[in-house]
Amino acid sequence: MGKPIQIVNSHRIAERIYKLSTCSEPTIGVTRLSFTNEFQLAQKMVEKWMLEAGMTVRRDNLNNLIGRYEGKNSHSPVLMIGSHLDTVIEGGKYDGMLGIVAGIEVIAILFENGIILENPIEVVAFCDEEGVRFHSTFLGSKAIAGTLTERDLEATDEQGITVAAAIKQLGLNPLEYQEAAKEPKDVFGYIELHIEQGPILEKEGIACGIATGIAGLSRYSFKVEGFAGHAGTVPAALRKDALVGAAEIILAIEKLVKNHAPLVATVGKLSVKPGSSNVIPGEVLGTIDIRDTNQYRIKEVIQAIFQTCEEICTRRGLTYHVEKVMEAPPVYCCEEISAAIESAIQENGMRPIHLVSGAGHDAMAMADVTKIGMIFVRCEKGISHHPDEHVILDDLGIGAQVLLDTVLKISNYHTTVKERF
Ligand code: HGY
Ligand code: MN
Ligand code: MN
Repeated sequence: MGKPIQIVNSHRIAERIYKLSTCSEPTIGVTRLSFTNEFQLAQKMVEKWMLEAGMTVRRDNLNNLIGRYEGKNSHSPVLMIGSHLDTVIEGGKYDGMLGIVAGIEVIAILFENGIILENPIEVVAFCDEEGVRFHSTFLGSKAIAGTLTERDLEATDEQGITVAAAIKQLGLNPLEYQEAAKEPKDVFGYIELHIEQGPILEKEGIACGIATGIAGLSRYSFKVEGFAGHAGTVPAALRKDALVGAAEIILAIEKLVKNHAPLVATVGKLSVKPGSSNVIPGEVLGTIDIRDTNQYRIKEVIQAIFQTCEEICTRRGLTYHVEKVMEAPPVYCCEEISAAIESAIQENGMRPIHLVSGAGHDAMAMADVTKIGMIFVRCEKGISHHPDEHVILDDLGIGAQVLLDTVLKISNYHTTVKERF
């Protein structure tokens, strides 16, 4: 088979990803949290590119940006593609952005070649997938999937600003969040192109892979309370040091998790109060992020973590409080969409590789309203959530080409087969 024909413009993709990366707080890497000025700057860029690609563009009341490329039958259910526009702190350029920019590239190619499909296509730039600012996650995709709740809008950031207040500051009305929701009859599939954020595709020497499913994730916040005191006068035996207690808990979690592989757990955030070098820490706040494809194993480990906290805090005269922030069960990709991705990958000269995603994605939330599929693109050394996150130019093009070919296959399948899968 000759070199597969690639009609997407990888240079345009690379240039747009670079431009989006400049919409950031002044940190190393990219820091763009939901509903911030840098987020809105990025959203304006995406809106311009959507309009140039022949789409109509709207913002829903959760600040999702949605470009629509009309089909011959505007009443047909829509095929949705896209990803998230927010990033982690000091993250990379491609996590989320690749799915949005490649999605726009797909429509631009259709538009520039005068191709109009039977069904409409919508490209979504979700407002909050990483959940960094409000320790939430999937706010935008849950709104579209119809699973967002008013309680989600009450989450606060470190300045005490709620999700609802932050959105209202943008001139939107978050309490009308139900208007963002799609009905299952409105959408016949969601396909997300995303960097793999792992080492497998690079090890296999293949640019793209097919996700079979996405691991479940549970997020908890915890507080360990002791008694603040003078660093110079309180004897060691009389201390109620919240930080030493938290440290023992964190090491115990690491040991626990080793016996429950492939489950992983991360304490990613820790704050110490009062936070002076000459005061014994009286309080520690932290987060626990747990991932596994087996939800029962997650529950088992959570119970074991509670017991560990109980034992360590009792022995040290400390108190603790652990609260569930969110949990998303593992989801599985639709076989028909995955089959279309597989054949697109083969037609682009690659061996199909199927991977489970350890990272969470908006597709997890979208699985509550429609069938999902995910295309993974190789990223260097599997690095992600880090300024060194990188995708080579060729892979940007191959990934977008596979997305385009999959969109055409799925649209055709849906149109010709006219049944819902
Ligand atoms: O945390 C995750 O897995 C995703 O990057 N939000
Ligand atoms: Mn991420
Ligand atoms: Mn992501």
